[in-house]
Formats: sequence, C-alpha cells, structure tokens
Amino acid sequence: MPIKKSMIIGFNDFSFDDYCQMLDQLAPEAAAKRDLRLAFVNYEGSRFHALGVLNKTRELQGLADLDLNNADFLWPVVMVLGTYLDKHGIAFDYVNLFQKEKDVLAQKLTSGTINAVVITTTLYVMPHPVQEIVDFVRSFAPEVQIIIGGPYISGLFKAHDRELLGDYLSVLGCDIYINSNEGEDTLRQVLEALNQNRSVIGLSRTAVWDGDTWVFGADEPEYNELKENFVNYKLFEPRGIGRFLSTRTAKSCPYSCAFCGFPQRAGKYRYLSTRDVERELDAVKAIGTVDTLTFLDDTFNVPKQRFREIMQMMIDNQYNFKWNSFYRSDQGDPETIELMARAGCEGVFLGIESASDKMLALMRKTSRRKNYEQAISAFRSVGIATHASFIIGFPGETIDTVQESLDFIETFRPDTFRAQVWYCDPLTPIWNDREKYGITGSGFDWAHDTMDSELAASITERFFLTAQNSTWLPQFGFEQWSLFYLHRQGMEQSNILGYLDGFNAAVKHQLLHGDEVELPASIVDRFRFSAHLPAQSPAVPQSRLSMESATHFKAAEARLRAVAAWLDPQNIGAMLVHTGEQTQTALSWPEGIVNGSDPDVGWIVAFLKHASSILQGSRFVWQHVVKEGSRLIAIDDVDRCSETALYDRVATLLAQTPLLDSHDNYLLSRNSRLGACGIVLCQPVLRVFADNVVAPSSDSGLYMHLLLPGNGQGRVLSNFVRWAPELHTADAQSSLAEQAVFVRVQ
Ligand code: B12
Ligand code: SF4
Repeated sequence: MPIKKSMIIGFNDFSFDDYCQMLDQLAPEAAAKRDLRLAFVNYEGSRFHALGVLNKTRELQGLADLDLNNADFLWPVVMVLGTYLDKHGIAFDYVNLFQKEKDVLAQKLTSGTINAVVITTTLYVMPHPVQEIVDFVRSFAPEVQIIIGGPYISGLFKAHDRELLGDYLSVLGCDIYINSNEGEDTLRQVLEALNQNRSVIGLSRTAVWDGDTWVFGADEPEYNELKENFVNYKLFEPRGIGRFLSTRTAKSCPYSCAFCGFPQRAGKYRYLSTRDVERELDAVKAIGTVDTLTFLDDTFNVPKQRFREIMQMMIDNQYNFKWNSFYRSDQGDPETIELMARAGCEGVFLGIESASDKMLALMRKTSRRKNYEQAISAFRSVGIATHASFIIGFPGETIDTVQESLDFIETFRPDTFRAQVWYCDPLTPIWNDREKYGITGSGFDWAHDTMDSELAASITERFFLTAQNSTWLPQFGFEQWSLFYLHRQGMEQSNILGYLDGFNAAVKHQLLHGDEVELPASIVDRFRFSAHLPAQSPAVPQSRLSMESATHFKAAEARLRAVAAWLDPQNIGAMLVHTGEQTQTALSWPEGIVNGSDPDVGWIVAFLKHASSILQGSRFVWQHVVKEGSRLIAIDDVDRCSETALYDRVATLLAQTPLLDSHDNYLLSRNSRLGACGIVLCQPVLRVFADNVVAPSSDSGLYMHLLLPGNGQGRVLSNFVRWAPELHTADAQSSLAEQAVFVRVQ
C-alpha cells in the first residue's frame, strides 16, 4: 500500500477580476476601491492588472502564452514546511500555485494517496482564497483532513474572542487550525497523530471541532531555530526551482513601527551568522538554476556589521546572483551601498512611509528624511534600483506633511514609488493610542483628528496623477520583484519603465475620461511593443506617456488655485454662514429682464442675485454644465450690478469662456479632491445644469445647484448646502443633509 502523504498548498492567487467584483460592492468613495482603481485598466472588455495586460496583449497578437505571474516562484513556506516534515519522516507532496495546478491537485486528491491537506496563508488578508481551496478539496476528497495555519490564522486568533473566532473557523470550513507565528512543529505533531489514528483534540496551539464545539489547545509559543532548519532544496529539485528563489536570513524585526504588527506577530528578532548565510547561499548556488534571489528579511542590513560581513562574503564567493531586499536607510552608508552593488544587489525596497520628520517620529520610525535622501542618491550612483513606499494618512498627517513626501519624490527621484492609504489595523501599536489621536473606524475606513480615509484616498490619487520624476508602481499583481522578473524575461530596464508608463497612462486616462472611452493609440502601441518578449530596445517613442496627464493635472490645479485666490484673496472663510433650518425658497424671474430674453441667462441672473443676497458675497464662481462639458465662470460685483447689466455680462461670459478639460473636471468633482490639492474654495461653487443635464445625486457638499430643463418648465433650484468651514470636517458630513436649502423657481 502506498504511503499516504500530506499535500501542502502554496499560494492561491485569487482571481483579480473576482477581487475587483468584491470591491465593486463598496461605496464609490471607499478608500480600498479607489486604491484598487489605480491598479487596473479596462482593456478588451475586462479588467487587467499590469502583468495581465501583457498576457492579454500577447494573446491578441497570437504570441505564445507566457502566463506572466507575480507569484511565479516556489513559495518559501512550501519549502520550509516540506523540509521540516521530511526531516521528521513525514511524507509530503505540494502544489505551489493553486490556480495553475488544479488539475494535478484533483488527480492527486482522487488517487487515494493523500490523507491531509495543509493550507498555507502567507499573504491572505481575507477568507476567500481559503474557502475556495477548501471547497475544491472537499469536492474531490471529502475524507481528507484539512489543516490550516500561518499569518492569516494567527491574525484571526489575535483579533477575536473565542466565540466570534469559533464562528470564523466554522465559516472557513477546515478541520484543524494551527495558531502560531511559525507552526512547523505543531503541524508535525498533528500529522503524526493523524497518521497514528490518534486524536488531536486539545493539542497546544490548535483549534479542533469535537462534534459539538471548538476545542482550543493551550496558547504556547513555538519557535524553530533558523540554523537548525535550513531548507533542503534537493527535495524540490525534481520538479524544478527555476531562476527565482526567496530566502531569509533572519526572523522578525528589531523595530516597532507604530503602523506595523509584524514584529509583535513574529516575536524576537533573530538572525543567522555570516557563516550560516554562506552555507545557505552555497546551497542555493548548488541548485544550479537560480540567478535571482529575494532576501525576505524585513531588515536585512541590521545589524550593520553583520550585513557588511555578508556583503564581503558574497563578493569573495562570486555567487553571481542578482538579488534584491528591503533596506533600512538609517543603518547604512555609501560604503555599504557600494559593497551591496559589488555583491550583486539590483534593487532595494525602501519603506520610507513619509518624508516628513514629524510624521516619521509619530510613526516611531528611526530613519529621518536626510537618511532617505542620502540612501537614494548613493544607490543611484552605484546603479541599484530604489523603490520608495509611502503611507498616506497616518494620524498626524496633514496636507503639509503629505506635500513634503510628494516634494521628496520629485526631488530625490526614486526609480519607482507607490503611496497607499494608511490601513488602520487593530493589531498594530497605534491602536492603543486611538483616543490620543481621535481615531474612529478601522481598516480602510477611518477618521482621526487631522485626516480621514476619503481625503487620504484623494491624496493617493493625487500622488499617482501628479508625480513626474519617478514611476508609479501599480499595486496588486505587480511588485518591485516584478521588475526583475520582467527583466529576466528579456525586457530591458527602460522598456519596463516605459511599459509601466504606458500602463499608468491608461489608468489615468480612464480615471479622467471614464472607463468607456477608447484608449489612445500611443498607449495601445506601447502595450503591443512591450508584450513582445524578449524585447529589443524601445522602438516606440519614449514619450513618458503618463507624464502628459501629470503636466495637465498640475496646470489644472494651478488654474483652480488662481480661482480660489480670486474668490477670497484676504478673508479665508469670512463669508457669512447660514446655520438655519432646512427651508424652501421661491426664486422669481428678475424684474428688470424683459420676457423673451434668453431664459437660461435670465434664471442664472436670478440665481446669482439670490446667492449673493443669502451669502452676502459679491464674487462668485459658477460651473456651467452642458452636455458637451462644463465651463468655470467667474463673476464679481453681483450685488452692485443691476439685473440687466448682469444679464449682459452673463451672456457674454457664457459665450466666451472655454470648456474645462477633463483634469479640471476631475478636480472639481469632489470636495476632498480639492482639499487634497490644498485648494479650498471658501465659498460654494454655484452649479448650473443646463440642457437637461442631470445633477449627480451623490454630489453633496458645497454646491448650490440650478437645474435648467430644456423644456423651459418647472425649473428647480435645489440642494444648496451652505458653506460653513466647520462642515468640511468628517464629523460634520452627516449633518450636511439637514443643512440643505431647497429653492424653487416660480
Ligand atoms: C515577501 C513578501 C511579499 C511578497 C511575496 C513575493 C516574494 N518574493 O516572496 C509580495 C511583494 C508579493 C507581498 C505582497 C503582499 N504582502 Co507580503 N510579505 C512578504 C514577507 C516580507 C515575506 C513572506 C515570506 O515568504 N516569509 C517567509 C516564509 C517562510 O514565512 P511564511 O510564509 O509566513 O510561513 C511561515 C509561517 O507563517 C508558517 N505558516 C504559513 N502558513 C502555514 C500553514 C500551516 C498549516 C502552518 C502549520 C504554518 C504555516 O510557516 C512558515 C514557517 O514558520 C512578509 C513579511 C515576513 N517577513 O514574513 C510579508 C507579509 C506576508 N505580507 C503581508 C501583506 C499584508 C501583503 C499584501 C497584502 C500587502 C498589500 N497591502 O498589498 C500583499 C499581498 C499581495 C497579494 N497578491 O495578495 C503581511 C501578511 C499579513 C497576514 N497575512 O496577516 C506580511 C506578514 C507583512 C506584514 N506587514 O505583516 N508580500
Ligand atoms: S515596518 Fe518594517 S521595520 Fe517597521 S516594524 Fe514593520 S517590519 Fe519592522
């Protein structure tokens, strides 16, 4: 009888389209949804992330299927768990990528040789990838025991009390749960018990259903020394490891950044000696196929002395791997960076988070802006690519601190960068300071004393739309690692950045013009060119495609700033504020204007006079929306001007003012976007919707609307929310509706 094996399942690269569809359920302004919108293009009828566009374009061009994938390597967790089980005499098998290897998995599950399935959860932050695997396994082998562990499971155990946790475990549908930051040894114990038909109920660090209730074993820590558990690569060679390998030389991290829960989860910082790192790299070299290495350590260059020794050892041994890693900028210097280059480093991931020293202190980061400045310059001088990662909206963040980060990107020009809305995680240190910072909400839906997640999402969009001296790295399905991956597929460096430029240009185009609009030919050409792998030097113009809209966006911001200054040059927020009840007001046809005049212009005059009387202002900006687009029209002396004179001026302005471009419209479309640009119009923008253009129902806030239906009847002024600076804060959003005044035309 064949020996029964445990089947380890690597990564379930959950369908991107399914993920998008899940987020579709969220409100349009939800930060998670807006974050995702910066990562895909609507192309040939579906949504594709950056590698997906290349795959699709290859398919359209009849090129061989490369199936470019961001997880195209053997997952470290598979190797670590497999090695551990083998060392203890437990037979195992594995599928590395669930989505790609379903057929093989189904065949093995039905062969009768598998008695347990081990689900890993390294990257999961939601239940769906797990549930999909569980359903799949149950459908082919209902009798097999399903065991699960890893960061997603230990996170659930930390976040919930036992009762709620039990519900979650039931929903996930596995048989045995392992709650540990590591768990290899608990897995061994579970599998040994199963193989010997012993019960696992009550085993430390487990949760098991006893038929009636969930039974939780003692919550004792588990720690397995790295140096006693080197991966045995020979176990994985028969099926091939390929060119890419990830390894670690340390566990956990010695820092305690206020936004990060990793060190608390991973325990004390421990690392291999230089000699042991050498042993590991010798083993990697012996595989014979690996040319690209990722060091998974969060702080590979800490402590400094050990790191320098490792660099020297790598140089001396002439491994010839290209490698990439995380890097702490306050723990290095130009000499170390020089050594890194000689040791084969091709890229570093810099968790900069903010370029404001004030924010870095609040985040409890030890690096400061000057460390980042020096590091990026030093890396550039030795040809190591830098990726800079930013967090937007951590408590204490303001428009000014954010601007420091954006200025930093423009000045110090990391090769690639990305900004992400702060994720308010209850399992991170900042959670204990909720009261101090006035934090409410969690996840991607939060507010605190200085910002809320909606504004942070607007600012993130602004980074994406305006930064010109660094390439935005799309989120989801594309990471810094993907740059090296594409390079190994034969794409030249400049072509990779050129491709990303084209991809980002496509996203920008759809953000500004809507998803239905066709992509410009220059963008599609770039896709086509880049999809040919291996590719030659760029043959399509390196026009910095996405920069074009960045330039336009900045120009639009400048125009709006000028308008804001014109509206209220000295007295920010001085306009009188009504705080009355909700009212209904009738608007009459202006007396001085004869019947038979242009009715639209006549009503606009009445509208302006009305706005002037209740707001007691004389200068207004009004946005005139027609089917073809809209115009931003500035008019002053409204209170002093006679109705007939106003009529002539309005008519002239309407005829002369050009239509706004998509960038202006995008900026005007949401108050928070204006806020994100530091443009606060301290006066309502009056809006006129002519020619049956319907005012968007979600358009709450600082607008006064005039609807001018084409049939000339039943004109209605509606939904005017009076300007009050205090209404601009997140807490006041709910009261906006009550502050509305409805004004009717008689
Ligand atoms: C590398 C990495 C990535 C890379 C992966 C590619 C690569 N080249 O390997 C990339 C860049 C793609 C990535 C992306 C993301 N990552 Co990441 N990433 C990591 C990192 C640095 C290393 C992961 C790793 O391989 N570790 C080494 C292996 C051996 O450890 P492991 O997989 O955790 O497995 C060990 C145990 O957990 C356990 N274990 C795991 N599963 C199971 C199952 C059983 C049954 C048992 C018994 C034990 C067990 O056994 C192993 C040995 O002890 C970790 C941080 C860290 N240092 O661990 C974050 C980490 C995994 N990432 C994290 C996150 C949040 C993400 C993102 C969601 C971030 C984002 N907002 O976009 C994305 C996900 C993208 C996606 N497609 O879904 C979180 C996960 C948190 C969680 N799951 O609760 C981590 C822990 C970082 C953190 N801040 O806390 N990431
Ligand atoms: S962000 Fe990085 S350095 Fe800071 S605590 Fe987390 S893992 Fe450590």
